[in-house]
Amino acid sequence: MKKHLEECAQSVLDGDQDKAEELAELTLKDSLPVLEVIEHGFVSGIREVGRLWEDGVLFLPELVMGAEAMKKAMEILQPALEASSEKQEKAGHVIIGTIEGDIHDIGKTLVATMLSANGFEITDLGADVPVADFVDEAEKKNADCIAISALLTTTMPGQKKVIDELENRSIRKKVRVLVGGAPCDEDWAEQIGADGYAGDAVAAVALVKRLLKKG
Ligand code: B1M
Repeated sequence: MKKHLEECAQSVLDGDQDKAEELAELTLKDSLPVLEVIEHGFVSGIREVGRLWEDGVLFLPELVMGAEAMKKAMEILQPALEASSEKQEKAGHVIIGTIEGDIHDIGKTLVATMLSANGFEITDLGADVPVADFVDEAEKKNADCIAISALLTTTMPGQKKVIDELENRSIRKKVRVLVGGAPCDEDWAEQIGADGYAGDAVAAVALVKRLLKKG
């Protein structure tokens, strides 16, 4: 298993889409634990790519190639992840997306998959989502929760704008707001008046369950 995780990480570091695809398929064929392979294999790889890019060891095309390899593996693993989890009845409706100006969508999609796998109805708005779209969609779908991802320090303020827009439309109390993404933390969530912060997809599921607990 350790060797498999290392190979998964390495395929992302190498930006090798074919290898990432092959390893993702092997994960399913050998019935390996999908979430563990994602988190400790492929995600470790993409985080290392980010670190090396920040240190100037890798260049932007290599960052893009790493992300493409990661996405290829996720395309194969996400349906299995969703199917393997236990479904519950109508846990609540969550609107999720990455805030405007920000195209990072790998973590957001993982969070959406895990929430869906745990019985939540999901409307995934994608990445680079305008502030008003989160609120329009929450109103239209009568959603219980808005989950906003931000990976850039420059786009984080957009999360607060969504909360402000909910206030403007006098529906803040009706909708729980969850924030996440690498630069966010508990203090940020508190500072902008969000209902909570989650550091990873598993924590996001636990938090949304807690926030939407009825009664
Ligand atoms: Co970008 N990038 N990137 N990038 N990129 C970061 C975020 C960066 C930290 C890299 C670095 O410097 N080390 C840096 C941001 C610096 C900062 O703001 N302080 C950065 C930069 C600067 C940029 C560009 C500006 C580069 C440029 O063009 N000069 C550019 C921005 C474009 C834009 O958005 N406008 C850019 C572009 C890209 C790619 C397109 C190449 C690619 C994204 C591909 C894609 O997503 N489709 C990319 C990637 C891959 C990264 C890194 C390497 C990896 C992100 C990732 O997918 N991680 C990233 C470095 C890093 O994060 N260490 C980096 C794996 C993913 C599973 O984890 O997204 O953290 P993560 O999600 C986790 C948790 O955070 C949490 O759960 C997830 C699962 O555990 N979570 C939530 C996430 N959202 C959540 C929401 C929730 C709850 C939990 O509820 C709402």
